[in-house]
Amino acid sequence: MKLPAPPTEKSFPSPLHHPRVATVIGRWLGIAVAVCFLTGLYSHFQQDGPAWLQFPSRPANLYRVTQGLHVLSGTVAVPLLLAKLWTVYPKLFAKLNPKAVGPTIERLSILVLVSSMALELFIGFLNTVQWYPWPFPFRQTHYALAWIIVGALLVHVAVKLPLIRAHWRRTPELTPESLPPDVTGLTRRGLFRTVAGAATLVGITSVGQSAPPLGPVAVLAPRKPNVGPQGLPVNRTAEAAGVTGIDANWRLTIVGPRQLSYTLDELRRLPQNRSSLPIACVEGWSQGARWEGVRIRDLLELCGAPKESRVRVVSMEKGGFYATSELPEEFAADPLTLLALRLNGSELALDHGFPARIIAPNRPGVLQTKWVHRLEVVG
Ligand SMILES: Nc1nc2c(c(=O)[nH]1)N[C@H]1C(S)=C(S)[C@@H](COP(=O)(O)O)O[C@H]1N2
Ligand SMILES: [Mo]
Repeated sequence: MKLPAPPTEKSFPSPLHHPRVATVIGRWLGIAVAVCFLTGLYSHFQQDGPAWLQFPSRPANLYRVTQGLHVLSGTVAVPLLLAKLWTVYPKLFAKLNPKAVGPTIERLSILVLVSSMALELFIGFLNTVQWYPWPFPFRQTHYALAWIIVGALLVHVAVKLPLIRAHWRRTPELTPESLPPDVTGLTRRGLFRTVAGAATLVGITSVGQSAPPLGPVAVLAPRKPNVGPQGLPVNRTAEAAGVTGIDANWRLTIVGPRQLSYTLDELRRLPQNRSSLPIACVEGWSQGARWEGVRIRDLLELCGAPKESRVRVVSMEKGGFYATSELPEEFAADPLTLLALRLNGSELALDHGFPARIIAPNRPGVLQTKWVHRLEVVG
């Protein structure tokens, strides 16, 4: 029996497998990737940057916007990537002469690009739904893949530059009447509208996790920004963190030039201040809230430390990535930064960090440490 011949590039006659289509969708995808990469770098360095790289504590909502954009651009990139792959996949069936070194390297670079992008978007998506089924650390892997993608993308664009330039502007397309009789379907414009529509739909139905007005239509968002105790989602419950509450012996300890120790009632009697600040989770949801508590800079003053001090924050949670965090000088000195005791008009719920938590402007949610029982002045 004779096997059917393997497909070749010519086996896919749709005129939409065309460099003009690849250029247009590639541009959209390129914008999404650039936004995602830059906002991702910002988030990464806020959590894990070199010591000389200091971020400002204002604008207070900046991280909320950048991380919202990060997850939004990554999500929108999924339909764009699928459309781009569909446009160009017949190229995979083009004959490749293994002796032709240039084209072989190019084909390999595309393999790296596509697989790293698919993996990046997939693990990023799983992260937004808080599922970590892999044995490797998420953030480091996500970060390394991002650089691989950017490198492979630059190679790809450089190789394709002549083609991209030739199709940057609109080129004539086959009209439906001039197509071969067995080929029917969308026009280019129809395809662009479909892809743009799909990307917009995906965006609108997920961005509500960080833009509360769109919360009601956020069917793709794993989180609703206003669902949770005290009108705020909980990322990690007290139970999951192994925190059970406090007894009469509980004290907040402050270690600085002077060592201080406060009961909860004593903390409540210190001057209380209010801040309206969001929790902006790295996973993409965010929500503004009203906090009340003691300014960190007031506590620094009480223990005799300079206003511009770095502060290590220690949670009652034992172990885990989020049990401690550090407030750089500018964040500790910012009058909005609180050791919060109250949220949206009532005492902190245990799941939100009772009896005391950190809330600071322009910071990833992971650094807004809950269940604080110790502050150490470290420099
Ligand atoms: N000790 C401790 N603090 C923590 C966490 C944690 O797991 N343990 N989770 C952080 C994360 S990832 C976020 S987004 C915020 C969420 O705060 P919320 O649960 O009060 O909304 O708390 C942060 N503080
Ligand atoms: Mo988070």
